[in-house]
Amino acid sequence: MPDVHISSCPLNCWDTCGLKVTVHDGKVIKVDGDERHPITRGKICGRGRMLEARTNSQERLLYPLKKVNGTFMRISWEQALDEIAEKMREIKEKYKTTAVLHSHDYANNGLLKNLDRRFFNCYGGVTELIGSICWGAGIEAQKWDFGNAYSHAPEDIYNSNNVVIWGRNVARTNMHLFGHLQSAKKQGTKLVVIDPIFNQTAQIADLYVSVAPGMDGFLAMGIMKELLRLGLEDRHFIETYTVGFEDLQNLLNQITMQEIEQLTGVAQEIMKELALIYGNRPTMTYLGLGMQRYANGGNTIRLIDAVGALSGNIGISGGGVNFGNLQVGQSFNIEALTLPERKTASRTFTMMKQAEGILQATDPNIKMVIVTCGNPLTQVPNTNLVKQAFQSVETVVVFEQFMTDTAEIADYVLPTTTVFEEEDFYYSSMYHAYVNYGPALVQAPGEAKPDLWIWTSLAERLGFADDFAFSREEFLKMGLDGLEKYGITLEKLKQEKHLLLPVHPVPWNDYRFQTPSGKYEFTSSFAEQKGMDGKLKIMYPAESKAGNKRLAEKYPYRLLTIHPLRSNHSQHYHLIKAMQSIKIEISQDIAVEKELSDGDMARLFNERGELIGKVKVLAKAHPKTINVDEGQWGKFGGSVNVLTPDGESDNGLGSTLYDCLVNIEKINP
Ligand SMILES: Nc1nc2c(c(=O)[nH]1)N[C@H]1C(S)=C(S)[C@@H](COP(=O)(O)OP(=O)(O)OC[C@H]3O[C@@H](n4cnc5c(=O)[nH]c(N)nc54)[C@H](O)[C@@H]3O)O[C@H]1N2
Ligand SMILES: Nc1nc2c(c(=O)[nH]1)N[C@H]1C(S)=C(S)[C@@H](COP(=O)(O)OP(=O)(O)OC[C@H]3O[C@@H](n4cnc5c(=O)[nH]c(N)nc54)[C@H](O)[C@@H]3O)O[C@H]1N2
Ligand code: SF4
Ligand SMILES: [Mo]
Repeated sequence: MPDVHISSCPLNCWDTCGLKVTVHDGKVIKVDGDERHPITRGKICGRGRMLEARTNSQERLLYPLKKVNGTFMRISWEQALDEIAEKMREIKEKYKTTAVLHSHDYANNGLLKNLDRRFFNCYGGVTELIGSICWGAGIEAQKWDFGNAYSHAPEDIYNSNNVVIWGRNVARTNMHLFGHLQSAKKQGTKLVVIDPIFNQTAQIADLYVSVAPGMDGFLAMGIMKELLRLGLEDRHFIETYTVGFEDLQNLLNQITMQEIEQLTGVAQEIMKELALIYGNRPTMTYLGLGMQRYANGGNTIRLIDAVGALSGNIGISGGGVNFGNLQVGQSFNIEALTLPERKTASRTFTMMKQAEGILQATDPNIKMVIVTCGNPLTQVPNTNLVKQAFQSVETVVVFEQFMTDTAEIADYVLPTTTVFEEEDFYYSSMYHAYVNYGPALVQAPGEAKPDLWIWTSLAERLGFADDFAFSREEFLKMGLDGLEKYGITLEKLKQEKHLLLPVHPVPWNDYRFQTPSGKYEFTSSFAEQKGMDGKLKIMYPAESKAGNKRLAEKYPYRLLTIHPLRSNHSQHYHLIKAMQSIKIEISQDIAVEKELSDGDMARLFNERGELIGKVKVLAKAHPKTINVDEGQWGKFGGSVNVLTPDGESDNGLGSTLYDCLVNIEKINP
């Protein structure tokens, strides 16, 4: 008889669903949504269902591999661990521990995935990656404005008069918010979508606003000018709880509505309509991550935060500017797990510039890269440089479930378990505040091992076995330390399967902001402390007509590379035949200009690289806009990141992935 167990989706996603996993004869045979989970309510997406295929796939990595003369050979765990530990010991003795780079991303939301940092800290401290390709610019921006990046509880949407979805592809990336949008609309809530692409979320909107990519900051300025002109600002909030309002006024006086209309492609009447919507409190804003992946991304998010603040939509139920929800992750005792005090050496590269970091590092050079929970050869911008950098390193070690593009170039590939083969609990600092328990349900195939087992085995060989002499259960309890007073314990989590963390459902409702002034900061003193200009500014994307005229003449089209519907980044392409080719989506004006139609083959190119794919003309998209979904594998046509720039956002911690100009030409058959 099959058994049904409750577990969690580990994928890096807004929703962190509760799962119902059917196991028969020691095999996972089906993955469904947990009806009892308050967010999931029985509904999951295809990416979650396909965790069954990811687990049972014949392509799983089963044994440790070592590259010998360009070919992978199966070796024993003993040999793999001994050789890697020996190299690490040698690096520590001859150079510095920072000659090791830890490259990682967010591929798995398990708490125990944080133990990689414990390992590297106990080793002595390695070169670490800071910032985030994903959301770094926006997180930093909200820290400057509010002191932290917090979101309202999902159900607070029912207290809103209006909901503005600003650059979030909800129907595709955040399916349970989409459900709430549909229900809120039925209750009479007005829904606005602001996005250069008329997506599925836009289809249910009362008002769709098509904005030029990277120009949302100007749109926010237009809305604020109109709010002030119409006298719809919240004077009490501004005077009592903010600093820097004069600086904002000065900025708004530097630009006219006509100029804003030209830059954004948004008509002045629409900006007035948006001002009226923000003035009709409470209005809730959900920011997406797309529009902060630009050279002006931090400034853009700060200007939209400012719309929320100026209109008095901060700290009130039904309001808020929701980006991430860091209070979720901040609930756990991450320090106890990661032991930051054990680190004696440190060096940092930004996530975006890891390739340049590797190629330029001196004292010490990078001798070894260890990759966990990441696939940098498809996911990090400027793939050609990333490949060159990783290939230049003596020893690359990749912990993986599949032979990805990154694993292909490794010297050692260590096979790891999937979610249903190891115990952990899962949470995401993006949307809701439930933590879900995930038990070990089946045996791993071949010799695949949990990441934690690998860290423990290496720690034993490197002389810090004691730091890893804990069971998974003990580590899980360590992470929950401090939550007992809220009734959150491992026992209870195992019993209930999900628990709500003690977070604020309406952030900032006490008006005590975590900024240096304790107020909402239109001009950021935190930025000034970092030696940066804290004022809001007029800023353009780096790769745009306004930002670089010469480049825009040569490469006239803006390339977006949004998240795929059926894959979480690169994690599902190899399991879905229909995804194994490149689709180039273009706006209609480009189709006319370049005489392209559906099904034509075309070449996208710029100075960083090129990509060939099949054209699809978008029914409705901002002029001069192209999209290629991210995550594609080398063997199915290649990552779109061969084209994207590896720049850092204005505030230093985010990427400029979508700040990318390209040209396109038809390839004649
Ligand atoms: N199906 C699926 N879901 C996912 C993921 C996945 O890979 N696949 N990944 C998860 C992860 S890690 C993340 S970070 C989230 C991301 O979630 P989202 O932010 O929803 O997704 P993105 O694809 O990053 O960006 C999406 C939107 O930004 C718009 N956009 C791009 N540039 C601009 C701009 O300049 N202005 C405006 N207004 N909009 C712009 C795009 O047209 C697109 O609709 O999704 C999560 N959910
Ligand atoms: N052009 C472009 N590039 C992008 C984006 C974009 O919008 N456009 N989005 C960016 C964003 S938002 C993000 S978050 C990043 C995501 O970048 P990544 O996190 O690197 O991408 P994934 O494909 O989710 O996962 C990477 C690998 O982790 C492996 N993995 C999964 N679970 C585990 C585990 O438990 N242990 C180990 N060791 N490995 C595991 C998977 O098999 C997979 O190959 O990509 C970024 N890159
Ligand atoms: S990928 Fe996201 S929406 Fe899909 S099952 Fe997992 S958590 Fe839920
Ligand atoms: Mo992300």
